[in-house]
Amino acid sequence: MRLRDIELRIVRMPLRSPFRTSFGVETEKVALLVRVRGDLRGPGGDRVETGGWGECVAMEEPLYSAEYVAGAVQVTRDFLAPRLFAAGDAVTAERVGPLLAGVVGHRMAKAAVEMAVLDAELRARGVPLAEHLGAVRDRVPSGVSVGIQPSVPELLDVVAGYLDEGYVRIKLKIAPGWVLEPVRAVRERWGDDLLLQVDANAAFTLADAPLLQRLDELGLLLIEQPLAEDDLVQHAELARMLRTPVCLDESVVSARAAADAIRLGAARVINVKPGRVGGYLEARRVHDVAVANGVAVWCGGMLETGLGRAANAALAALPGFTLPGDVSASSRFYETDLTRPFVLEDGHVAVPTGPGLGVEPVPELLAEWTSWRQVLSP
Ligand code: OSB
Ligand code: MG
Repeated sequence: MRLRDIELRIVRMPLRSPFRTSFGVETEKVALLVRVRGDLRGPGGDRVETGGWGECVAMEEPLYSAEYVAGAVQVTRDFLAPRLFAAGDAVTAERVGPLLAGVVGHRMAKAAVEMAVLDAELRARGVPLAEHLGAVRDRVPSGVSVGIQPSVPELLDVVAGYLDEGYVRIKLKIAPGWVLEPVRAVRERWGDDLLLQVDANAAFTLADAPLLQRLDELGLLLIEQPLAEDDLVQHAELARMLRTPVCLDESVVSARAAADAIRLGAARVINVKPGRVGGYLEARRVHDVAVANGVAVWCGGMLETGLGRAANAALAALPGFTLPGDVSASSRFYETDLTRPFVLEDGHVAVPTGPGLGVEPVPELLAEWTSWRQVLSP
């Protein structure tokens, strides 16, 4: 397709409750949205107008990864958009990666642009994203990521609420000082059948191995990203000291990194986040590498609005996604979502069936929550 313009928007959405992790606390969702408009040649050779949405998962501050909202805006405006405009007619979702490869890093920003182009193309062709990616399911089992709570009793109340709603798997955020007591309390209250896992967001070092070994007796599905993003070798070392499978999140920034981690023995499971690896197409390659190596994957989340949630549900419907993901209902984070809400039905979220993402922002909400906007053109 040929891009006519790229609209950048920063939206600020109220969260239902603060979300605390080992790296910080979020009280509001701030996201960069990308809207592309352009045209492509239709089956009859005529030009067809189309448009698509992308959501950048970079957070407001560079605490989970090096990327952050203002940086994503700047790199998109100054370095990504000009490359796409310069490509003229030759822009396709498959080519966005190669066209932007000269810019080092900034995967979340690149992913948002690619997502918008992919949505635009698929809408023009009438193909749902799930079908395009190779989905084999029409709904995906839904897990929930539970933030660090002020106390263990409050944690038990929060988890009880999610289980009442029907979530099929609980992930507890852990951090130094919030490890054994909360996890043991949840395991004891709901017993061995509860699918339970933990996520440290890189808060520990190898010196904490004796503490983490004590989690082995709690029958966890996995421990996610215990060590630093660039600590692949140490993750492998830790993995040899634990019975609990080590799952990587932050460290897996590409399909190549996934292959390296698997080869090193640093990951028995991989959390696939499309933004973190540079887009849904690279996310599918991470899936393919993992499947080829017998490694389980699941789809992570970044508090996405309905746009990213729609795309994550599509990705999570691929055959290798054998563990429940952090693809929860909109109500997990939002009283009102930017799109029609994703709801939990029997512990599952439905994969959208419409062309492209299958959802779009509700115009009035988009207007209300947009705090900044700029339209880029060639
Ligand atoms: O580590 O998986 C993570 C949210 C923001 C940043 C990092 C992570 C998370 C979550 C929430 O765990 C997942 C979700 O969107 O439900
Ligand atoms: Mg994580």
